[in-house]
Amino acid sequence: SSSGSVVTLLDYGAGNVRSVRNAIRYLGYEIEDVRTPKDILNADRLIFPGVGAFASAMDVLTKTGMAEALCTYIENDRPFLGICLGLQLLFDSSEENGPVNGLGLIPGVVGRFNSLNGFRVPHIGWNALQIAKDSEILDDIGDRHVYFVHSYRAMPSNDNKEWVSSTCNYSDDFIASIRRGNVHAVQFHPEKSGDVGLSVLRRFLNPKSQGSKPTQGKASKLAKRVIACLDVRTNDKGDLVVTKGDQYDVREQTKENEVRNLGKPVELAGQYYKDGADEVSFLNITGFRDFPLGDLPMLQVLRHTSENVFVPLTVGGGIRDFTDANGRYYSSLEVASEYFRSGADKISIGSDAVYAAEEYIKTKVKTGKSSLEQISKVYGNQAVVVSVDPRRVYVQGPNDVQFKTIRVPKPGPNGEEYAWYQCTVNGGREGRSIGAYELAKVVEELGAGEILLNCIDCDGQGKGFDIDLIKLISDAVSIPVIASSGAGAVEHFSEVFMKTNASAALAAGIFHRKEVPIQSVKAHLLKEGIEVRI
Ligand code: 1PR
Repeated sequence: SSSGSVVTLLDYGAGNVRSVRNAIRYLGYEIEDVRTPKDILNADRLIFPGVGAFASAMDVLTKTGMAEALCTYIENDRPFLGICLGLQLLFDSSEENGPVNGLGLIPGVVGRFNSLNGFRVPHIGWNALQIAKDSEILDDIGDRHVYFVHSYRAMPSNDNKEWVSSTCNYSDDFIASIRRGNVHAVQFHPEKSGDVGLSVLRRFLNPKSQGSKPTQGKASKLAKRVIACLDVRTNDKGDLVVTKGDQYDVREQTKENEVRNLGKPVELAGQYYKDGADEVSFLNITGFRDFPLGDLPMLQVLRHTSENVFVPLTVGGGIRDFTDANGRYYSSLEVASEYFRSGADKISIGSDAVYAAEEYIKTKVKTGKSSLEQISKVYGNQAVVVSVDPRRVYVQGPNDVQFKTIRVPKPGPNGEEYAWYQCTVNGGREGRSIGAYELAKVVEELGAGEILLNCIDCDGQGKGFDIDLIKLISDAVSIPVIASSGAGAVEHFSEVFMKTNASAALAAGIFHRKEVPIQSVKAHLLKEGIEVRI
């Protein structure tokens, strides 16, 4: 192979770099993996997508001799692109489970975001940059948003200002990218930042081919996200289809009672990416009864989708410990790892998170054994979404139940003025003795990085999100909340962002039935003065 089209990738095996690989291949380059420190020194250009925790990454780099090779490579001004943790590791040290020493090439300490003043941690989503100095690889960005997902960040100072090429504002101004000579690193994820992210990679890979046009960043806030959700299951013929429920009932009201079929998962996901979806979620809705690793088509869907979709992908359904028909035991972590390996950026846990929360409330002991705790420990909180499927239960007064109630705007069927939101498992089939409010607080403590908040009553109704529920939950936690269920018109999106602290809004039916395109939702939000990624 001609060295012109080869990229050396430093993947120390701590997590998911599949999306980086996909993006590099999509741009027409071949990947050579680093096996020994020598491979680093011999690279023509090196990409270092840091994943996992700071301390364990440093540990591996030091033990393998890669740390020293990396320092030499960078000190020699060889073409380098660090991504996310690949930026942070260049600094002196990090507070993540630390202090822990880094490579020490750039002065500064990597610290955790303050979750003060309503800034949710992790910083997840699309944000804009303020360009501090010319940095060729950022030249196409301008005021467009790029995708971040992290809880720690490096701060600009007098000592490191010669390195800082852009900052981003979230609670404070932190370092979004560095550049010195041929050495670049970005805190955001170019491989997940759509077109504009691909252009960052393209410019790094082939710097000479593109003209340079100075770019103007602008001060901005974290954009509200619009997420397209694909509920996926096998229909009675055995094909994997995108389906959509009516209060979770996905079967047609016909004699045949067939599973509603709204299209093919890979195609629809690709379409939503082109239409400007900020994320795509797949929910394997029968995962609670079918073992997902037996469900190879779903893994195929992920693999194919991630080859062409360069925004974050979440997948959920069936993440739990499992023993198959042959008596082979799989831990939930293995199930999740398979999803990550197949192209997921985040996984979402439904039923199993409810059991974990119940257990924790009962015993007040964190065992570290739940799927939620294990997966967030290995892959980071930001990679774990908890999907909640609550159903409204009316009561006469707040003292009628031990769960948090709200005063309902419209009384219940027997004139009840209050309601609580009962968590369910197994796709809404079984109600549990825990409320959405109690669950949300507990899963945050157990390591969830985000909450996907559905509502069975509103699902598929097109009458708008359950504002009371979303307000209740988004005010109760400091992790991002994704509002879901009930979107029927563009106004429902502005309503949920104006009246609640939701960070994202998710819809399914209106996109699948092509009633409201994603572009119209974005245009409407923009008109209403709500920041979105265009
Ligand atoms: O319990 O970990 O195996 O996960 C199962 C996952 O599958 C959960 O995330 C659960 O929400 C989901 N699920 C299970 N059954 C159904 C069903 O519909 N029968 N889908 C289901 C949940 C709800 C939303 C939907 C929104 C927006 N789907 O994801 O997309 O309500 O819809 P709309 O915009 O059309 O109103 P586990």
